[in-house]
Amino acid sequence: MVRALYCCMAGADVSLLPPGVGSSSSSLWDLMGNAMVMTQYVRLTPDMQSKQGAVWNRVPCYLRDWEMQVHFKIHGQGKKNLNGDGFAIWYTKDRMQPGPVFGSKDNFVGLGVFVDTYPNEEKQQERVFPYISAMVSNGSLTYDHNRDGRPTELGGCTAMVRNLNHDTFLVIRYVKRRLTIMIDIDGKHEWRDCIDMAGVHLPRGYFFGTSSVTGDLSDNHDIISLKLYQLTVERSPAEEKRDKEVFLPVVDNMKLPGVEAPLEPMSGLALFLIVFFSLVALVFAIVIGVIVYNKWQQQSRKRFY
Ligand SMILES: [Ca+2]
Repeated sequence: MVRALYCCMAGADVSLLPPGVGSSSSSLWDLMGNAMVMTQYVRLTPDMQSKQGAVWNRVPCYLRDWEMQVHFKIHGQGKKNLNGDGFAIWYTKDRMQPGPVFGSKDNFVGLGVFVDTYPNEEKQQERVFPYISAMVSNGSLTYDHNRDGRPTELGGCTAMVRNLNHDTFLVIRYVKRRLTIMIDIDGKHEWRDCIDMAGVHLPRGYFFGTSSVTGDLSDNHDIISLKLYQLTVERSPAEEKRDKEVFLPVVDNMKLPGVEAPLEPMSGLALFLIVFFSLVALVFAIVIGVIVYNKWQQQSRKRFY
């Protein structure tokens, strides 16, 4: 597998610029809401109530296999669970659309990865927050904020990422229809598995972005850098066939409410057989009908004489 830096965003000198570009007029990134460019990072939200901010790439991504490395920092005054709400990383069809899912629109089309710092659902004894989860939607799914997205999540892991003195990273890797999310949050420069799922179909040409929201509770949600890598992998002919272009995000063998597996288009032979046997049955029914009608007429004539 060959990895090449494709596009990035970083605070400091190259704020919001892809590598090799030195003019702010050609920025490939847009800010939204309360997001601010600082010297070393982009602050999606400050540690204040009811803020929301986002940063989105302007260029649709046509990479087939890719990796997005997110260097982030979440910190604030809130103690224990009195902080929120976290941030999301997006690969979606729409961009720059504010809404209720970590500051971005609901019923999105694409992938959302959530770093959720506040447990909204009360009965969360078995789940320790902050919690990272992922969701793939074709637009029909709603993120259940009151249940921290549990009904629609693909998987997840606990990640103690607040108020740390060392760097914290998250990586989303998409290779051969396999979605892998790993974290490096312990200051040991080691990737730890969080989510690993095969059979994830994501169309090309969507946008990368990240968004965050605060409510009654708040945190600073800082993005230090976003680095998109192009991955080059070899595929067997069978994998080429399997990984053909898709037009709606879908996950294999995933039974989610509102997600119907797309019906296979009927083959020509099946259609021919259905029409053929329907015609045979119709002719058979007409012949039987005529015979019964003739018998009935003969019998009624007999009754007259
Ligand atoms: Ca939550």
